[in-house]
Amino acid sequence: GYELWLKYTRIADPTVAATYRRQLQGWRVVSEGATAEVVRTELRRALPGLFGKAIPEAAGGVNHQLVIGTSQSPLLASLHNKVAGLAADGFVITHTRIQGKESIAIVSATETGMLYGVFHFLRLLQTGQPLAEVSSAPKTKVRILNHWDNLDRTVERGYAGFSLWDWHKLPDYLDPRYTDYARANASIGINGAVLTNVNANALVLTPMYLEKVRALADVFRPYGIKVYLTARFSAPIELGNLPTADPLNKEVRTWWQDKIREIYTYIPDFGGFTVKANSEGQPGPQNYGRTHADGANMLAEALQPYHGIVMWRAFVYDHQVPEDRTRQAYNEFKPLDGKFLPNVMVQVKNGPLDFQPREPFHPLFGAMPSTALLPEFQLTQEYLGFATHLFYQAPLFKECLDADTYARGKGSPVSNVIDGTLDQHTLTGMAGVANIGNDRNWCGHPLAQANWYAFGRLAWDHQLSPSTVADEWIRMTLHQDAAVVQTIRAMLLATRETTVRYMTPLGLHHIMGWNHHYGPAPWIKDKERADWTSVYYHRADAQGIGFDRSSRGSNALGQYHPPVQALYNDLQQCPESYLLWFHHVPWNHTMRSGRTLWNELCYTYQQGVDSVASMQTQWKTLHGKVDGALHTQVTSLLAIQYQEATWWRDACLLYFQQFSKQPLPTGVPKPA
Ligand code: GCW
Repeated sequence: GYELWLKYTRIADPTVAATYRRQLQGWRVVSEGATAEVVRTELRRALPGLFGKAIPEAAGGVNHQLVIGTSQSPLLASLHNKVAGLAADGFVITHTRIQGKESIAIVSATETGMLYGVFHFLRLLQTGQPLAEVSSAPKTKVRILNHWDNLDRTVERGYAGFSLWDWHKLPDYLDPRYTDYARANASIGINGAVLTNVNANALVLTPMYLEKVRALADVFRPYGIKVYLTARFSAPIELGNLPTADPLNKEVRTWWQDKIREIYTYIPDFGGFTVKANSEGQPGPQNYGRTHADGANMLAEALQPYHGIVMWRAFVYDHQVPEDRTRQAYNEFKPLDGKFLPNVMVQVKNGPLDFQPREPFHPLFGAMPSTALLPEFQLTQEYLGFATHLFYQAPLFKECLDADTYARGKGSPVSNVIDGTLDQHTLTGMAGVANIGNDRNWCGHPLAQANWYAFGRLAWDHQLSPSTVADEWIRMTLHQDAAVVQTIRAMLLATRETTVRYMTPLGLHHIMGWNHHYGPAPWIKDKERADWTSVYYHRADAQGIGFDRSSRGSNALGQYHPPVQALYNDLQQCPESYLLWFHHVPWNHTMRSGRTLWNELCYTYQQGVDSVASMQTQWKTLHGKVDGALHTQVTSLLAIQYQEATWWRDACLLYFQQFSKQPLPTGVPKPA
């Protein structure tokens, strides 16, 4: 699993390989510089792998050659017009004649775009696609991983070992894995990494660490990847010995300006900061009676001369406020629309709660037209069975991206909010909380790499389908045989809905075990904190179950545009996948299937369990076809997933039965 989707195994079909070979008699990179060198190294690795023998580097040019460079290179200058109109780092793969020789040219206006073009070309070879003309450019600008990595190398919500960043041996020892990390990211268009946890430690801003950060930045630079850090808001107190971190205090502002100037002496292309403030105990501007905008703008102003940005998180809630937790971010941030400096992005989780198996899209998408919004997805599976359960997340990402906010009438999907087209923003992006650690296979579950891959691909192009992305990943990573690909793809695509069914069906949410968020615990009641209580979210009682967020309840729905409200507000109309998210529903309510809610709940849990059993059967058919060790690993993990799906079903149904006081319907077994 170490090589990820960059295995470059030999193209299995000899006819396909021969067709490619005819078009690839030689190759040359006609640009110079660190990125051009990276391209050469990648091709020297990839082409012999794919074809079983090297393809000559033909510096002088040959007929049927591959020519790679930027449009500044005189040889490719005639292609300048083809790339000139593309978004930054876009590229073109085109058939042309160069110095009279039949050629395929990969060209971009930038070095990084050239590298992306090469990875795209390699993907075509790896997935057996024709070498047709391609013109591709990213739909968002900041395509960034957030590592919740601590300086002691533990990873918050990390299930794939310890942090990749070996702070102890940095800066002098450069683990080759840093390069492989950069290759993998560049191959899917990821161009930023926030190295540290949003629950931040100010120490990373001290020279001792900045040296180490610089070393990583130097490794990543040729791959087009910028480093970012998390800024602990109280750093002026902790590091600067100031009595306050008030963002309007002059000394505090000066302290940050000096600190930022210092950072840029180490890392001239430093990307900027991600900030979690006034959330879950983190310090922030509200400690001083200031707003999130005051806090973000102070940092943004200091970063602005260096073109750095601030990604200010909107994941805020206060357990002492009786308000529905899902309403709190909107309450805080909506009034600040238009108050942030242009180099601030407000980073909003995909849903209003916290990375649940299913949530409606966050109401801030569509509510802050004057603010650049950066969606945050979580690749690490905090609430999704960690790295133990198989859960391919592209369908979850897509559901959010495709959701219509109606902000400018019908046809205003989240994807167009975040790619800037809806409200004419140029600072755009997509953030993913990384699922990467130092496990040999990077992501813990051998198939969880698909989520890293899918995130990058969708950040580049949110129009790609989860199925296409899965297909690519499987072909590059696991197998080229169409039938095998089809089986694994079907498995991956079903996992999202399956998990929803055995964990949180029909709109249930946050009924996971306290704090660790693994396994069922709908009974959890924390006396201190309403919002850390499962009971708070499901609200089961003698009448029914579900959180009434309609206009009759907390009116969280009121934060959406009217057509969205209309879709969900009426219990009879509300799509059943969100029913218990938005409504408290009587146990005997008749569902679309004709069953009562209670029976439907029971059947849905059972369906979830049955679907895991089907995945096991599907996977069994691949015995002897996919790599043996991989097969054994996934078999064991699926067995755990099955066992735990039954645990979820039994625990939740037994618990909820105390309220419904109804028997389990036929077909749903009594817990052993
Ligand atoms: O999902 C929750 C996690 C916290 C995390 C927080 C956040 C980094 O339980 O561990 O803290 O969200 O996103 O800030």
